[in-house]
Amino acid sequence: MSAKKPNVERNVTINKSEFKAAVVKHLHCTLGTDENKANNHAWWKATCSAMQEQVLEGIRKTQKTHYLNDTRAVHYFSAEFLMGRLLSNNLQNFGLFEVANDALNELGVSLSDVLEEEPDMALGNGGLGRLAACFIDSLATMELPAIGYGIHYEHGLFRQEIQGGAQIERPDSWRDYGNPWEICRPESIQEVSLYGYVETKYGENGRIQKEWHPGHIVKGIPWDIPVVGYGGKTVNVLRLWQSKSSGYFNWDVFNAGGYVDAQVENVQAETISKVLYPNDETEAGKELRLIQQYFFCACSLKDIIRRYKRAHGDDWSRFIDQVVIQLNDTHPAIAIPELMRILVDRAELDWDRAWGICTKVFAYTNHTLLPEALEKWPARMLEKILPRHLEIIYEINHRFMKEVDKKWPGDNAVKARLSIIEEGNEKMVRMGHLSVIGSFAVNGVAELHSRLVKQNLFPEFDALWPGKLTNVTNGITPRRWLKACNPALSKLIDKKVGADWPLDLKKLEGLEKYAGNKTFQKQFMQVKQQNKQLLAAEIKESLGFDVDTNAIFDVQIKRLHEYKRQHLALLHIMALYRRLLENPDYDMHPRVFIFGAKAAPGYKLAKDIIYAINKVADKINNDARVNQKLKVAFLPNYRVSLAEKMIPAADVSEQISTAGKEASGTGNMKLALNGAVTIGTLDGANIEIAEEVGDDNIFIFGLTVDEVNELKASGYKPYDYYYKNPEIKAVLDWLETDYFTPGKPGALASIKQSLLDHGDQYLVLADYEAYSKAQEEVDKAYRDKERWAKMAIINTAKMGKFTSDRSIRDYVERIWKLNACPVRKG
Ligand code: CBF
Repeated sequence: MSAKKPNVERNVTINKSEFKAAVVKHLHCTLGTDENKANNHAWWKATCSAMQEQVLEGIRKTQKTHYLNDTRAVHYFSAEFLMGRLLSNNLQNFGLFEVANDALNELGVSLSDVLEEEPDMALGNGGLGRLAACFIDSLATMELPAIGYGIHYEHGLFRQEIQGGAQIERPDSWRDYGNPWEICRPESIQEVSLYGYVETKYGENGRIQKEWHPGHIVKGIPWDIPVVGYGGKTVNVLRLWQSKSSGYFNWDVFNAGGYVDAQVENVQAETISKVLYPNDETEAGKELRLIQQYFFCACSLKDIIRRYKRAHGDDWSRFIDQVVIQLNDTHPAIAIPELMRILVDRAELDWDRAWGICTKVFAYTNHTLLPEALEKWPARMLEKILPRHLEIIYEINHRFMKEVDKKWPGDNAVKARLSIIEEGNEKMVRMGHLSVIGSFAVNGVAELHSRLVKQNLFPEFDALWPGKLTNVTNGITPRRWLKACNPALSKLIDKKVGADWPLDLKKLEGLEKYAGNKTFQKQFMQVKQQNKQLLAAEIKESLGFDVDTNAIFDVQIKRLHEYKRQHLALLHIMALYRRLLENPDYDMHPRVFIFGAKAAPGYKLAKDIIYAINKVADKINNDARVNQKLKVAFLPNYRVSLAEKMIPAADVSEQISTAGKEASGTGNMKLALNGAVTIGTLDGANIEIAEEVGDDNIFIFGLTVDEVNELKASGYKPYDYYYKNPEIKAVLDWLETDYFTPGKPGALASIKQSLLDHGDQYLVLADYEAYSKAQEEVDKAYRDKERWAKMAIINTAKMGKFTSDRSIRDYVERIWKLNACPVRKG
């Protein structure tokens, strides 16, 4: 199986005048405007359309090549794809960024202004969705036959506004004025059944046959988003399904005056792809979410089978050679019984043969151990929406229980633990169990996480099927997360190690020998300084205040969740504030703490933490006694395009989750790649980052997983820390006053309550002192300019492991068994 490192020979050659002509042509012929009237939005659309000419040609060639070679392909099923903006990425990957820049320049237009016009495609919540986007970038770059499948949400993740310090959610409108990249494919529309009942029939040979009579049918309309590989050779697609009513408009009802009733079915059907669930790591528990999951899985499976049948007709024997499906978390797990239904009920294969196919097609990635995020559906709900699937799940479970009984005869306790069905007041279907049982490989996303998946989450499954549970450490695409977002650093790196590092990130190790070189240190830190100035300008524009770019830029960007512990950072900021108030000469290097985070709308405490950060920020930023040394900036509406501005400017990367809770993290990789030094716990991929950069180039603090477990087992008492550490006590008590919320005492008290009265589930207080000491070490290290520059350079140099190309190579070689299929010129 091959997943060789690709070379950077390009497939597209178009010069500046041709590009210019193409943009102007689209301004005239696609948009019906001209150079004198066009605003930046029109220039953006015209530039995208000019690019789309190259893109479409790439898609055509790629699909033809894959078809002619009858390739095995991976199908990446994910309820989330957090793509961000595409123009700059596509220009970079086609090698046309400079060409476009010069062409637009000659037209009197600034490419960077045009790029700002593009709305982010925010069809995901956080790490899981962004990982999917990085993976499809790597798959195309490595010329692997692949297709991403997901949902064409009308509204992606909400737009966050901050009003009076509090998060307000506004609808996201990524395609309100049309999206120039997506291509509708009405020729591949699919129909999906829902509700109804199952009829049992007896065939001539005594074979029992099941027929599902659905109560409702919806249409799935595919929209293809191009995924341009670096070098522009392979252009794969991300296929997103939009739901539409399958029925016609009911004229009779309409004419009889039922204006609303005539539309009801349409509205219901279209609701399916209306919104992305803004819940990152908690079960939404809503019928609609289950329907969303089934809708996109059913459409995608039909699409895969249609393509397979075009080449192989009704011969199912080659299906497992051609098709592998990666389940990105349990969200698409319903695809397992759906494939069984198609094989048994429609194709009339016998159960064993169908199951043999199924369990060689699916592989499953687990992304979290948080119990509240492990999806379970009430059996009753499945019975109503997908009655035949529930029957199939019962049958899978029945046969599986027999296997369990062979291994652990008579052990009912083990059966209860492994059963897909959780018995209790309400019977629940455990989607994680279904995914493990129905897949041939199961992986966690970082070494520690995968170990915990084996030890704590699925220990018996590991005993039953040794080798099935494995690890693939996450990665990030260096094309977006260094080359495109940090052009100044990229150019500096090109000069030292050559320009092909975006395809072979281990080449960055070549920087290590310059880590102690004063000239290179100066150049490296000058780039950082420029990036800090750009971010300072963004802060000024967004929040209205200045920040000192000589200060340490300390960045924490991720979803807001208690386990990620933004409130640990907040307590420390308050403590610094207090130290400065008590002693104006308190010796610290100036620091700007910069946050970006969205909280799930229904997650009260997470929203309280955002409010508290903003209220503390207001006070500190306006307090002349301290604001030369301390500032806090909470940038609203954290998203991919904002991350692209924040990451290159960071000096310090905050990765401070409770050990054992963050499965991997990928922001940690992006920040380190751009020369930020991590302060973090031994959690997720932080551990592997520490192994790569070495102990001298990272600030590790806090309890380990084992210590967390011991402390919890011995009866953790947060009040002990409160009474023992006067600083902790002072800042927690401060939260209860109206110091930060004049006239509203107690407005921030919920944070104190969660940490003291509600047991401090994530051990913030237990880790506080170690965190505060580690921050003092950061301060000391930063003041030693040479030491810091060396640390920053080594962080960049040692991030080779974390390219998503390496993750994909691991999947390809160990799980998917795929071959690259190069797309040639012409
Ligand atoms: O594996 C990608 C990311 O997934 C999550 O965001 C998730 O949604 N479960 C995890 O929380 C991250 O640790 C992980 O990096």
